[in-house]
Parts: sequence; structure tokens; C-alpha cells
Amino acid sequence: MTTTNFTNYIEAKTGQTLAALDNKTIYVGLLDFVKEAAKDKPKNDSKRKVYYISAEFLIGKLLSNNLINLGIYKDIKEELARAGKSISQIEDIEPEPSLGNGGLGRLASCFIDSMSTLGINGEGVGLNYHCGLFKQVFRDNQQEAEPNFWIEDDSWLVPTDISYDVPFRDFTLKSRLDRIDILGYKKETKNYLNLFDINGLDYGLIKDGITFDKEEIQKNLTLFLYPDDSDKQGELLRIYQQYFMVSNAAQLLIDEALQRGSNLHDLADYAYVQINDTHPSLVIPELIRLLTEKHGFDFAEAVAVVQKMVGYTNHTILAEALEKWPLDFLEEVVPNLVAIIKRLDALVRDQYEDARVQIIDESGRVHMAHMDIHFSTSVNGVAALHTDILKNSELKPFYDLYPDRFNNKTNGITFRRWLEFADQDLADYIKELIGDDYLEDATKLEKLLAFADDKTVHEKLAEIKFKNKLALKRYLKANKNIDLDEHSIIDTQIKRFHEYKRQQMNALYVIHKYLAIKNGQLPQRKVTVIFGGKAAPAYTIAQDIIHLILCLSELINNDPEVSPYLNVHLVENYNVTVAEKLIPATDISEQISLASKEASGTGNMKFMLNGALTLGTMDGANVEIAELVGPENIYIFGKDSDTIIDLYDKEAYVSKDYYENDAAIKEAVDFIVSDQLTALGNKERLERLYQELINKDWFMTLIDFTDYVAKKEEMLADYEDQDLWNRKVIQNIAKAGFFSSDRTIEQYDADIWHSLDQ
Ligand code: 26Q
Repeated sequence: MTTTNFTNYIEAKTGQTLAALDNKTIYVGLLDFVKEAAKDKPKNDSKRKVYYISAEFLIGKLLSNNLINLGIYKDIKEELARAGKSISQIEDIEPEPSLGNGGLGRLASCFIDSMSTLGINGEGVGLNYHCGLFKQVFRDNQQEAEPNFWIEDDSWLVPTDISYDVPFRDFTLKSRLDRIDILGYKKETKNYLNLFDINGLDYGLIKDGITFDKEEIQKNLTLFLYPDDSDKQGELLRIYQQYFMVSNAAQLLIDEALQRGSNLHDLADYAYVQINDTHPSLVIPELIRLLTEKHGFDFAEAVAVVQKMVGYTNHTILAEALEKWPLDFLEEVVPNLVAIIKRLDALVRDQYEDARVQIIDESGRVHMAHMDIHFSTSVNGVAALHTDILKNSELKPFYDLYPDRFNNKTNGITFRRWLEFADQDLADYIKELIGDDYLEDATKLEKLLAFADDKTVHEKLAEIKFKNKLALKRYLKANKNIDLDEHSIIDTQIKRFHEYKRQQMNALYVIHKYLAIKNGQLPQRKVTVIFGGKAAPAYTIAQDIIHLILCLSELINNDPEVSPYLNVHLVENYNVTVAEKLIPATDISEQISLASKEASGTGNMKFMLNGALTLGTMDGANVEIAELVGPENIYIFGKDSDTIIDLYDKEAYVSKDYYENDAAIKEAVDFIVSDQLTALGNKERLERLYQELINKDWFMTLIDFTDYVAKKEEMLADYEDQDLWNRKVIQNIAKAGFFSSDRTIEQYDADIWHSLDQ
């Protein structure tokens, strides 16, 4: 049975039988086949179009996702299998685009998938970084960064002849636009991801690793994505990138509105701009500039129009990650906008005296978030707790001014990628149990609750998890030089390395467990602790934490007394593809950020959907997971956000008190600088981390350590009762429907964009 005509297509194209072709040729054939199918689809249409502007789109590989959305994945898989070909080997050939750092970029990608699926006329706009985020390699138990050229001759990018002039102070740069078709799930229509680029990019500027000549803007603008997710460097180039992105977006948006009949005075009826964190905030003054300079608006009317068509999403409460650009820097790059920003600042000053709400502060720095809040219709946080913290503390002075503007949009994930594709056996089994209407309405997963006590279902879920562990084992062996024990409990922490996410607390648990085993306290079952994630190259302590984990991994996995009970792995170059393999194989999902610091998290949702249980603090979306599944189906530990916020206010946390007063903490922390570890590692790094933990520990690792160890042990004990465990697994999968990004995007549209109802 052949239901697609791919075989005919590729055999006609190559003059050979499918069976005789190599995987690379088949991959390119599929790429072209899908691109042709996508080319003819009409675009979504509506009067008001949404422009989701984001410096990052961490889209992941697209082949299988597109096949799923076209509704032909299984047919193609079978067709290939009949010719003796494996679809997963063909998937391996596709390079993963590296256009994002982490959560924010992945969220943007889930959102454009959902916009297409819901038929919303909404597109992504960003930059096409040719080397994207760096490739992580480990040498001497340390992270090194290498450029990651991901664009091949055959790719998903579709060139256009769209081009704009972007005027910087010292030169004008011409853009080019490449697009990627974004197909909705079983939808006739499509949207685009618009990726702007320059023509004269020069790879020769790259020197050692990812260092490059930062001065030559006209040749380097789209070389790299900034690897900083809160630490800043190379700020001027970052401003060049941001302005290039938003000027192109603004010009595209105005052109498209004009083509669709706008007279620009009604621009807000034709376009809505969602600003993904403050990285695209310059779009506000840029739109005002274009309307006044090119289209004859007076300043007040331009401001009034722009204000009606912008919404701002905040993704962090870490003060150091909120962008504040010095006016001098902006003056050097985009003086045209500085005049406008000063006028916006004056408008605010006329109305409000409170120094905390001004756009330009006394040191001459422009607070991008402040500009966004004053000149937009909507300010949203990304999980209920996060939005509450914005309203009640971080952005309270603004909430007092504009209470109606603030709203919450709890993040979501696309189930097409994170269930249908990543966990195919689980998806098939769910369909067998409850049908496939959960694909249209994810809350239908609740029908699984009927099977909560069904032992046959428990056994089948355990069987699927085991198969996923085997698949992971094969992947890690073939690609990452890791030997995974498929019979162990898989305990996974995958996310960017940051002190607030507290990978160091998990590492201290590993040390604690290692010492217990050495002491003869042998666990009932082996545990494999897996880490994955990159650290910003300029973020020293995060590099030190990576170093500690790599040293622990070497020590423990090679110790014959310990390795039968405990393994530790840090997977090199963690990315979307690795996540797709790790998540379905995981039992324990580590979501252990310091309460109040993780805006939402989205990995937590992916694990839950794939039948892992959460070990977490009451932070970000963990709070909503806990509310949905109930306390008996999640493992919550640690201090709550009110307590932590209060400790910061009173400056009352003293890490040394915990270190000195608790023998288990002291023992684990001291081990960082033990002879065993320093023999394997870099003494300076380990010593620095040790000192940091006992003398500062800004993100309070030690405050929750005792609770954390106790909760993890409780979890490991519960695992031994497989019926108990799998009952919890079912509750988690059944309640995951809320976290579909289709729900999130429906809410954005209903409350902010109003695109579907136009
Ligand atoms: C800022 C200035 C200069 C250079 C880089 C940056 C920068 C880059 C990336 C600042 C922040 C980021 C990324 C932030 C991020 O990923 N935040 C995460 O967003 C997710 C989606 O909402 C949440 O789930 C996570 O909780 C949040 O940490």
C-alpha cells in the first residue's frame, strides 16, 4: 500500500529505485518533496496579522515535524521501510538549525507551529544566524565553544527577493529575506518564519573557537547568536543585530499592510507585534520613525497608532537579564532612534514623577522593558506565579499605573513534536486507549484517568519507557560516546547551565550518594543521573559547575565499587534533537530552580507529557503542574517563593550557616576540593566553585539541599512500587493537556491579538 507518491517522485527524479539510493539522496529528496507540497499551500489570511518578533527560534529539525503536520509521516516511514530504509537514519542526516539559546527560542518555535495549526495569520520574524549558537565540546572536562555551521546547500530556507535598507549611523545595510514554511497540523494553509540576513557575510572573520572580529558589522552581523542568556558582552554588535531585525520587521509589516489596503492610520487593524522579551523592543521607536519620516505622520499620531499594535512578553525576573542600553551606545549605532526614545521618555516624564517608571534613568540608560510597558496594549508573564511576581514586586509600579495591561499566558509546548514525534509508541498507545481526538483538543487526554488503576496499562507504560531507554542507549552510544544502563532509573536535568537552575545542587546530591555507596549504603536499584546543557562562555561559575559534573562523571563511572549503583553523564552539545531522545526515556524530571527565579520552564511540561514524574520546587509552571496533578502525583520540596523573596529583601541568607551546621552538607561541599576530584580536574575551577558555595551562594543552593535529598530518596523508593509509580505517570500524562501551546496561543489571540475574530 502506497499512500504518498514519494517513491514515484524520487525514482523519477534520480532514475534509480528507492532501494538503491543512499540516505543522503533520500533525505534531499524528502526535503524537496515536502517543500513542493508546502509551496502550493495558501497562506493564512485575516485582516489583522500577527508578527511574532524574536531574536531566537530554536526550531529543531524540520523533516519529521513537517511530515507529521502534512499527515504523511507514517506512510513515508512504511514506504521507506519497504525499500529497506530507516526513517530515523534519514532524520539523522538533517542538521539542526541553531537559532536559539534555550527556553525563549524553543517557545517561539512551539508558538509558530500552533499559530499555523490554529489557522492564525501570524508569522515569526527573526535573524538567520549562520553559525547560530555555539557547538559545545568537552576537552579536559571543560566546555569549549566551536562555531556551528548549520546551513547546507539543501535546506528548508526559501530565498525571496525581499530586501530593505537599514540605516545605521555610519552606513546603510541592505537586507535579504529567507523564509521557512511553517505548516500547521493537517492544515491546508501555512505561515512563514521570516529570517532576515545580510549579503556580505564573511566567515573569514572567525578566529579561534567562536571569537571573531566584532568591528566589521557589515560582514559579521548574522554570523553568531549571542550565547549570553543574562551575562552581557559585545553589546554594540547586539544592538546592531536588534536594530537590523526590527527595522526589517517594521518595513515588512508596513509594506504588507499597505498591500492589503491599509492607509496606515488604521495600521493597528492590520498588524500586531508581539515582542518576545525586550530583544525586539526597538521596533517601537522604529515604527514611529518610519511613520513620521516616510509616511507624513506627526509624532503624536504615530505614537498613538504604534501603542495600539504592540504587546510585550517578559521571560525573566533576573534583574541582570533585563536590558538597559546606555544612550551613548544607541547613539553610536542608531542616532535616529535616540531622538525618538528621548521624546517617548519626555512623554512619560510629563505624566509620571516616579523615578522607577522612567524610560531613561539617571545614568542615561534606556530601560527597554519600561518603554515596552508604556507603549503597548499588553504585558504578559509566562506562568501564573511569574505574572504574580511581576505584578506584586518586579513591575509593581507599572502594574499600579496600568492594571488592565497585565495578563498571564502560561507557556505551552507543541504536542506534535513532543509526543507524536518524540514518543511514537506512547502516542500510539494513547490512541489505542482513548482515540485520537486529543490531537485536536489536548484536554481530551484526561480520558486516560479511567485507566489510572489498570495494571495492564501500568505494565504497558513501563514497557514503552523501557523501549525508549533502549533507543536512548543506542543513540548515546552512537553519537555521544556514553554507555547507558537501560535497567537503571533515569534522572534527567536538561536546560541551560545557570546558578538559579541549581545544577550544582543536583551535583551535590551525586556526591552525597557516591559517599554513601562508598560507605556501604547500597541503593536498591541503579540510578543514572543525566545532565545536558550549555553555559554562556562568559559565565565563569556555570563553566565551573560543568567542570565539576564532568569530573564527577569520570570518577564515578570508572569506580567499580560505585558504578553498579550510580552513573553520571553530561551529554555533550545538548540541543533539541538530544532532548527528543532523552525526554521519552526519563523517569525523574529535575525542575529544581530556586523558587521565584524560573519564569516558567517548558522542559517540565515535556517530561510530564512523556510520563516522567517531576522532582521540583514551587517555581514557574511547576506550581501549575502541582495544582493540576495534585500533591500525591508530584514530588515538591524546598522553600516557597514568598520565603525566598523575603530572604532577598532582608539579605538574610547566609550560606556558611548551612555549611557549618549540617554535617552532610559540609561533607558534600568539601568533596568538591577533595584530592580525588582535584586529581581529575582543574584546581582553580573547583576551588572557585567551593568558595562561591560557602561564601556567597547567591541562588541559595544549600537552603534546599536537605529537603531535596530526602524527596529524591522518597521518589526512588516509590519507584520500586511500579503500580504506584505508573498510577502517578497516568495522572501526569492525563493532565498535561493544559500545557499544549495550542491553548496558550488561543489565549494570546483571544486576549491580546484578536486576529482570528477579524
Ligand atoms: C540579553 C541581552 C544580551 C544578550 C542576550 C540576552 C538574552 C538572551 C536570551 C537574555 C535572555 C535570553 C533567554 C531567556 C530565556 O530563555 N528565558 C526562558 O524563557 C522560557 C520561555 O518563556 C521560560 O520557560 C524560562 O523560565 C525562561 O528562563
